[in-house]
Amino acid sequence: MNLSERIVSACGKCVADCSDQELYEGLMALVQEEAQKRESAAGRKKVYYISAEFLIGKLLSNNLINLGWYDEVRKILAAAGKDICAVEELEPEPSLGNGGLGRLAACFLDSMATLGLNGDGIGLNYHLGLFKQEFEDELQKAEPNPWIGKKSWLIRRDNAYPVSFGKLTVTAHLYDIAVTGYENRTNLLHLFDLDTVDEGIVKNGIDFDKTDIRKNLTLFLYPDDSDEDGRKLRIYQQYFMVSAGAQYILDECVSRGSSLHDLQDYAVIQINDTHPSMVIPELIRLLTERGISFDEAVEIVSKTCAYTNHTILAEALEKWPIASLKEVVPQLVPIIEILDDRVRRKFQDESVAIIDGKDLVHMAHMDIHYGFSVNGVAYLHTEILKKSELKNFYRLYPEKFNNKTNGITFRRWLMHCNHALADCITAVIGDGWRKDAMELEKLADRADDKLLERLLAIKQENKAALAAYLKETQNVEIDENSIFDIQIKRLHEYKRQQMNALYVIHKYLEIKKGKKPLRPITVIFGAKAAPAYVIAKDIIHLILCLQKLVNGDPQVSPWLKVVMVENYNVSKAEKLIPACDISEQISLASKEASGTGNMKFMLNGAVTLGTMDGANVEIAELVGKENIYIFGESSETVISHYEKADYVSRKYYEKDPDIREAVDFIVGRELMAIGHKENLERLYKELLNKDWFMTLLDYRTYADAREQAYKDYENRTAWAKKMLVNISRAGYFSSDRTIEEYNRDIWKCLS
Ligand code: 26Q
Repeated sequence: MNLSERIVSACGKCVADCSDQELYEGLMALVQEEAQKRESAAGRKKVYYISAEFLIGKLLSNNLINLGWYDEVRKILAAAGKDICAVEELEPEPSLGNGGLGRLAACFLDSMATLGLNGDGIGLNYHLGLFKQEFEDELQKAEPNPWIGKKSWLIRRDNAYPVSFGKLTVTAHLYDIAVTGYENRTNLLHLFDLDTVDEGIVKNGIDFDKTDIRKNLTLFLYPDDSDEDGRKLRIYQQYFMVSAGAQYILDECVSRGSSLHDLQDYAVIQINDTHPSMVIPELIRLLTERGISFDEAVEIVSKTCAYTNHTILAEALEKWPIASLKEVVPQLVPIIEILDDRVRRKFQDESVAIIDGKDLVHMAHMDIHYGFSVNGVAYLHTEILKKSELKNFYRLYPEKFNNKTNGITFRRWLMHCNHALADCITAVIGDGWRKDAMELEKLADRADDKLLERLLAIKQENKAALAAYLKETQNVEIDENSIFDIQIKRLHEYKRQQMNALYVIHKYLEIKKGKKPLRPITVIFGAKAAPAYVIAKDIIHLILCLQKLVNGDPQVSPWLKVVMVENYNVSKAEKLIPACDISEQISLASKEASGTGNMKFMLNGAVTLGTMDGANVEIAELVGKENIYIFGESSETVISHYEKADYVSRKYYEKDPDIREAVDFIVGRELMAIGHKENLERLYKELLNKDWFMTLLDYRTYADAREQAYKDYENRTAWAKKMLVNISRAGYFSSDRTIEEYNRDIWKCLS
């Protein structure tokens, strides 16, 4: 059967007679059938990428691209009067991740399959995922986000594993999602779930009874910074994931011939941040249950597990009270105590202990002592881990530390989200870049006027498409000839959306005073705030108030618009990124481990405005200082301010009249008339009296760099050259390169 016939057979009728929903379901079934044919068990050693988050995004188009079917299916549908984009829109997006860490895991699965590596994901099947964000009264409201309909990508398997929490034992059931590689093998994402989970217990937004584990265990993905009850439920979730995952891994390795004494020849377990760290004591427990001595079990596990660190924010490093572990996972506590005791005897150094003086279990410490590899996610981040955050560990185990600069899959973040650009690149340098991203460098030699004009035209088309989408979905009108200046990422003070907002206030005031910009500017934000993160929600409030004020002011709005995109997620990113002119990557230096949005923007021809933080450092080195706007204090200076505790935000407020004017505006008459006194005042005081992430420190150089970028934008040819350099140098940030490095240095699997 040819593809056309297979579609008809999968849908049960001819394409022209199908509704979009029927086409979606038929194509899903067909993709699953084809994906299954491409499963294979090559290689003895297998990677298990274990993560509490896999932010996979919609799957239909991505799978069609990876199977090499996309263009043909689009044509078959079009011939029957159907639009593949309309079919894509029907797919609900699974929100099984918070942000960067979860999206990275999804890109890695794509690259493992694409490179032909035998590598599966292990995680949890959250029924409602991360909350859905709605705006009401200029505030964020959190709603459940169901994504599992009658037909979904989940394949239920027969595998079932008992998981014990003290007196309560539950059964973990396995669901799989096929992960297609680009013109290569299919791997699997294993998601564990509990049959007794009850979505009916959710009421009043996202409230539910946190104590009823059988009903709530896999209901929601936890946003960082939860309340106390939430934290205990997180331990339940984590243990459920690692216990079922570890049982799965051991069974599978045995079935593939392992005696378990040689587990490290069959499995390598990559621990994605500390969320799955309990897999270490759990594997030790399971191995001893299966007749292996404790000492040998420790040795086997230490050769099998590797740990990736994604943050140096102290508050995000997981430390669990031993009392909570005793309550939820009593069987692990004696094991963790022995692991701690061994470390204490060996090193006699309190700073590297697993259980500290306050009876908190430091999950990262356990990973470093009992794993064979520790990696950071960008050059600067790994250096900071070695030199400051984890320096006492680096001294003990220099050979374990390594850097793996993050990457993104070009299938989703170029071929799928920006067809026009992908086709343009192929027309100029051929198809090779689709398998070898470094070939994008060939574009640099082809910077003739025709190509530069084409790049500008594609950007213009993408901006028009985004403008139409925002009009349709949020009823905001933006000028497609304005500069699109975009900051999309989780809301966190260290990412400094508040600094961007202060600049918006400054521009608003300038325009009010009669100083118009060279060209209209559209400032776009997209961000969810953890529901318990008060100041983050205040920053959203400020941005929504600004949106109302600025867009509603007839004197200002022809020159400046503010848009806060509701419920920012992967699908929205796919529409925003191709339309971006200026990519805001403005975290306080030393705080953003890597960032991956920065790479997606660059690949799609946006120019970065950023600090020397995370992977921005590597972007700057690759594109050269002519093709990026760098500002702000260095990570060394920032770290020294923290060490000396000598940063005083008020000093900057008093010294710089622009800063004072913008900060005061937060509690001024105009915004107070729109927003809530409580939120605006709290944010004002935070900036003036604390400003832990040093917004005011970098404001001046930020505003200056942003002005310079706007000025340079007016030379369209020179700007197009910057775009081209950014695209041509993005090859390094392919997650295929990252995964090749993981495999070369850590996993050592054969493909
Ligand atoms: C911790 C404790 C309790 C509850 C929740 C959490 C929690 C949840 C999610 C802590 C951290 C996260 C997510 C972290 C994350 O997304 N980090 C990002 O990882 C990216 C991929 O490496 C980097 O590019 C980003 O710089 C980093 O912020």
